[in-house]
Amino acid sequence: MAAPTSSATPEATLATQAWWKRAVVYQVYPRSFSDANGDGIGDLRGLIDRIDYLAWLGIDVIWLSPVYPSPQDDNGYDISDYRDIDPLFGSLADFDELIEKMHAHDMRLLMDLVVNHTSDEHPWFIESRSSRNNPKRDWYYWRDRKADGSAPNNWQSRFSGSAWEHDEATDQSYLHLFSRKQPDLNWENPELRGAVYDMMRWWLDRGVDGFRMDVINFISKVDGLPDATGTGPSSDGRQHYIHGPRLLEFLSEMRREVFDGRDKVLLTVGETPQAIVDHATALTDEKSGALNMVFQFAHMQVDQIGATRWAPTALELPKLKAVMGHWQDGLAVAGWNSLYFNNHDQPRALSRWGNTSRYHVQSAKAIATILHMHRGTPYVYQGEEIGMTNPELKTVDDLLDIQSRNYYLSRMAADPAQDSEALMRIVRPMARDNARSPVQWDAGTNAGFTTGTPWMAINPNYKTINVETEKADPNSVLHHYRHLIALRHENDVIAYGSSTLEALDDPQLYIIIRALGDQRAVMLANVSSEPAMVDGAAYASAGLNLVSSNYEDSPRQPEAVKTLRPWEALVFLSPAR
Ligand code: TEU
Ligand code: CA
Repeated sequence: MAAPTSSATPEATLATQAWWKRAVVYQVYPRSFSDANGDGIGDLRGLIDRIDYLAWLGIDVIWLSPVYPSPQDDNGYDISDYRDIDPLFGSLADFDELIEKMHAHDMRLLMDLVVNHTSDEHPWFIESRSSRNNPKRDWYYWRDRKADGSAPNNWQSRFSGSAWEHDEATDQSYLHLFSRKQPDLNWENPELRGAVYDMMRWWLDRGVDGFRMDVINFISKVDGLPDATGTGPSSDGRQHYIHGPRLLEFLSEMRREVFDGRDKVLLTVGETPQAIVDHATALTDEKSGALNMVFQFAHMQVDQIGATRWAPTALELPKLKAVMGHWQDGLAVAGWNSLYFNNHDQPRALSRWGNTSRYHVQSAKAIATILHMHRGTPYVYQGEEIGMTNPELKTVDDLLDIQSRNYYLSRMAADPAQDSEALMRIVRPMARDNARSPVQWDAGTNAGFTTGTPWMAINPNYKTINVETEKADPNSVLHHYRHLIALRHENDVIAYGSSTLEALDDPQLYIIIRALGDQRAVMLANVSSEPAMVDGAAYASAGLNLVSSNYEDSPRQPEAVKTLRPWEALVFLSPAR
């Protein structure tokens, strides 16, 4: 990989760098994080009780997945009231207490902003569907069916089936890119946009420090909503709504209406499925862009055939390195990368790419080291820091997520005679449920998650994989994450330095060089369960010393490294500051 051009931030401007370039974000999926009232579902009080733990870990920002009132059809990503807290999770008073406690710990809160769609139980939609001439009719996409009675176009929902639901009462169909209980908002309507901005300001006035914006690159659809063309999973209509014609216009308007002139530097991160580097550069350019960073998905699809979730294949490391390097270089000068391997929509990376049977701790630490040594803002998904793994998803009864469940049921409906276990073998590895088993806090009842009956089964491995046990073990995955986070906080070269990936074609080695002025960081990692040969001397330079390893007795300098043990991941730094 060619060294990126002038990506190192001159030392003089470091102090002017936005706070979030040195930050580490922790994602909380509230229903699975910590339950304080014993109903088996995580809540805000449970999160408030764990803020001290997250501060100890070194977390700067919490991205809180939705806690708004919701029918929970998509676990809160179907919002029925944007200005309240669902009683399931607590109250606005609890929320205010959470904000106050976080700010007292110098931590910031990102709310999850879901404005590509609402719940069908949101008052806006209830009004909109009430009649064709309701003032809010145009706040959503209503269209007549085609003359032959088929849907207005051939777009498919990302949760299986048509992206249109017919409403007999007004004899029109409404668009839903996700579930039929998640009607898409029509961003062409300026009144709707104004209502969204007003709501965003309301949360900022309440003390929120920014937003994670759900599928924000879907909000501008191509005029006329034309039929999708082509074949395969990408012919579901996405060509007509990903990074659509007015996206930059809408987000620039949002920036002006909501963010400009605020008395604090906010953080905005857009979730942008199928975004390419050019999209991200346009969206996150510090002068003309509207967001600070985006979640791209390219690295989450390197082990999927045809980029479809339901066709998983073994990871080929060079493919991952090529994608990560492409994004490191693509945003080296303008824009900024988010860094993640885990979230609530992805199976646990440790189960997906690590070796949980023979090298559980080593591979968990290696995967973490690789992510945190890239240039960008790292995101830690709850439980990742202790090496949590995919739970057992035995049968369709264990598929509680709408996407997984809909897919299984739609495939079974298409071929009722098929073997259910064969179908589960397809769904199991990539089901979003894999990320949603309750966080494992201790080795006690229900892993300390709840005193009630957990909404989803606790992973049986909680006896050894839990916060309390690992906090007491300095060699645990947890302490390794805490060390990686501290390395970023303490070293400009890791926070701001240029990044260059080496040995791109090697099937075992992951090598990253970071540089900033006279500072260098070198990571040598073996992403395999076999020993790997490496010419450490090729990456040596004066003053490099070992600052992180997942094995005892690793060499202190890179030139002494000839072989890496299975999953051995080493970081050398010079001079540490
Ligand atoms: O996910 C957007 C998205 O990309 C979905 O298609 C999902 O990631 C899918 O698994 C991709 O294969 C966001 C939220 O993160 C997700 O939890 C919601 O279900 C979805 O939007 C709708 O709000
Ligand atoms: Ca609860």
